[in-house]
Amino acid sequence: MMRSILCIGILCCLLEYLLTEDALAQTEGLLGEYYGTVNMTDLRATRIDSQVFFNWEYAAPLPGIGVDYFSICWTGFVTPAQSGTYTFYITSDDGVRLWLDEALMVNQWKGQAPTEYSASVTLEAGQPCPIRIDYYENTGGAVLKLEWEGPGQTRGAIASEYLTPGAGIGDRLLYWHRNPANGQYYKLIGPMTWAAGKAQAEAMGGYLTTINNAAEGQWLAELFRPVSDAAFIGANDIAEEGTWVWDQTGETFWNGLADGTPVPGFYTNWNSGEPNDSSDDEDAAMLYLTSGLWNDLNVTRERYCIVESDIGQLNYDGPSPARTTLQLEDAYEVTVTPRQPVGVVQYQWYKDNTPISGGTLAKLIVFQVSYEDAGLYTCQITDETPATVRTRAAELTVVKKLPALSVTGLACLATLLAVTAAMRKRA
Ligand SMILES: [Ca+2]
Ligand SMILES: [Ca+2]
Ligand SMILES: [Ca+2]
Ligand SMILES: [Ca+2]
Repeated sequence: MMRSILCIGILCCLLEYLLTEDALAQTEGLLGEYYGTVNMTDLRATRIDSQVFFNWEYAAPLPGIGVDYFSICWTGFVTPAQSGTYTFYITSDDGVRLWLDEALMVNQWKGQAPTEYSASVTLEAGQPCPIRIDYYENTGGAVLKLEWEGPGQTRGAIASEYLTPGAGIGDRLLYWHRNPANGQYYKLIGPMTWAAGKAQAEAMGGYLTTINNAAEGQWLAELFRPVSDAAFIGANDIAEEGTWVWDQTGETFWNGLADGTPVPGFYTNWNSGEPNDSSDDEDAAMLYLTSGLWNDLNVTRERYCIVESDIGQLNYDGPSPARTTLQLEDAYEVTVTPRQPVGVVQYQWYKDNTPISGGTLAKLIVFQVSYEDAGLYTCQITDETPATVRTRAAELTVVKKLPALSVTGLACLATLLAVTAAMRKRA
């Protein structure tokens, strides 16, 4: 009898503990999205971090992520108890971007030893302010510490009671998205300058988007709104001031400033007072993802860029593993996984851009590697839609075979190690 009461008591405590922990974990902190690459692709895990105050040193941030070459995006809200000016400090090794109230306050996306940056904003008591942190670790030590200081708040990590998790950026920055209404494919890249966005879009087989009608603009705004407040599009007057063209076709769609005129047959959606060529140097348009309206901006500013593709694009994971070192004559296996392909999928593996005869399955196997097998492996994936993609490269390194130790040799080595340890202990 006593024992069963005790058991029920323990169970109740455990249940209460689990419920409390669960409830806390859900409502306080920032949503962390953990990626297996430095550029926020290959989402491996999401969790709520009660604080963003980490010194991982040389360790992995969580199981399933390497000690190097990872990235994390935290989204959510910070709600202060008192109104006033708050300073946010962020110390990072390596790269970091910090947004407060949708404005990019720190943009230091580069390799670096732990470096402190700060930004000040005015916050209102009880009003949630959107916060987002992008972080990546290249190699070596890894640190990301977020602190604040303000009215009634001495400098320190932000306590979880002031943090609420956000929706995250999910797959919006990772994948091509097909618009079912027009059959076009879109991907968000950046943040980067307009020219860098154009170059990357073309390298991907697309172009900076042409917004042909209100439906397309609205669909894009809704899709990418969780990632940023604005993104560059293909509209620009770089070649001739006041002559606005779409980069994809070179066709003029607008002449002049805000009081200018549209070219008949073309859709426009300028914000009021735009384009204004502010400071005489705004020559590329961005789409406000919050409203769907357009504004001209200096081309050297860094923004996300929307790539549009007429060619079908496939999303995939891998190739996995991304890097492999093998001894001569070991077996090499590398796999790619398409995401939600349509119908039958075809694969063609390449080594250093040369097709591999018989390499036509999702998994490529080389049974006994030679030095000639070292190199870069990519795969062309095609499904039954017009979509096709050449994957990122997996790298194989082949090293000399180490002589195998015999059983007797291993036994001798074990004895030697035991004797050395015993001697060390005695000394
Ligand atoms: Ca580092
Ligand atoms: Ca379009
Ligand atoms: Ca201009
Ligand atoms: Ca403007």
